[in-house]
Amino acid sequence: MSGHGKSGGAKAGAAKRGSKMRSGFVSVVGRPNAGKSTLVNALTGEKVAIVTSKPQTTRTRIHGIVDVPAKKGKRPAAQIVFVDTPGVHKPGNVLDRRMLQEVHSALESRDVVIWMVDASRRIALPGMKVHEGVPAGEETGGRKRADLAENEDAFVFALVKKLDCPVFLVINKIDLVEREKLVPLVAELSKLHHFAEIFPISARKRKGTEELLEKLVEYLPEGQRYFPEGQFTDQPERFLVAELIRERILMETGEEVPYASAVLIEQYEEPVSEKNPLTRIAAAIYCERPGQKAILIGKGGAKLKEIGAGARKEIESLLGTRVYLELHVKVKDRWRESQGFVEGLDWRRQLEEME
Ligand SMILES: Nc1nc2c(ncn2[C@@H]2O[C@H](COP(=O)(O)OP(=O)(O)OP(=O)(O)O)[C@@H](O)[C@H]2O)c(=O)[nH]1
Ligand SMILES: [Mg+2]
Repeated sequence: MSGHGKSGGAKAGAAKRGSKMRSGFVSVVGRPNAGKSTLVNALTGEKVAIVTSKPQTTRTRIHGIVDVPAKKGKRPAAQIVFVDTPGVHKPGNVLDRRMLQEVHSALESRDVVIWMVDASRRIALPGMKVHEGVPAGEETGGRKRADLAENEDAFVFALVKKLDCPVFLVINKIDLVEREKLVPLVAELSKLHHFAEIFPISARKRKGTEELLEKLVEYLPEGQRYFPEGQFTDQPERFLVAELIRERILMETGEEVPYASAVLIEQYEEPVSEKNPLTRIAAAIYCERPGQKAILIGKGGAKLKEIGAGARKEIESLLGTRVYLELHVKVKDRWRESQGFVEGLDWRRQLEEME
């Protein structure tokens, strides 16, 4: 089933021949693991945000910038700045509260908001018939932590309901759900709120994503680019690198380790020779307990090697140079409860301090 918009939105069809360039911010919010980062990457055509099957992968708001060319007679050129956000969950520590703060920030400065729900999961909101989703499995992204977090959708919806901007309801992972279940889900969700548009999509299979992009342009105000053409994120490379290392940790470890891990770049030397460029990077992986450190290092250092090798490949493809990557693991007791440490992880803040 391809994505389609509900017709009749306030500004639908407003784009006219010869109209001026449009630009704006589109924030993407939803429960953890819904596929927000997958969508932002798909629309940007670049890996701006890391994606894993584990919930709470994204920790900060991340911009994915898309330049949409004009279509003669159909629509003007546009620049859309997508703002990927951490999955909304009940905060249990300082890190969680910081993540929720990032969501609030993303909801403050935006032109359109996308509320993403995961059609493969159980959705039960007041005023709608329960949607059962599909059984947990590898395809649905593990789901170990999860079903206790059922009211996360309700929590996000409460935020979304209060907004005064157009809200697109995006129902993701339709590749996992039979059509007979999808049709009533769309109907039930559409009763909840006056959504500007409703799009069933598959971010992973890129089904419906182009249509979504086209429709978003119609809702953007006239305006010039916020970022130079060709720039696809606001996050400097060294922070993308830290994220790629963290992605590897999330993929290679289980239980509490992914959640208790943070990565800080300690040394970042750009290539000196143009002929055979090499970037030298040293990074510290922080965890909270000696037992987690032992897991991260592994027997004879095997796990850390695996994390390093996997991350290095990704970093080389991002930077287009060879990479020398040195990783070490540090224990910082209960860092997720430390205001100072959590704030120090914020790349925007790190950047300010470097300048
Ligand atoms: N089958 C299927 N899986 C998807 C789709 N979109 C995303 N996924 C998978 O869902 C998992 C979570 O995707 P993410 O993009 O990291 O989700 P997120 O909403 O950014 O998660 P957080 O950052 O934790 O809030 C990954 O395993 C994705 O590959 C989809 O359309 N279909
Ligand atoms: Mg994410």
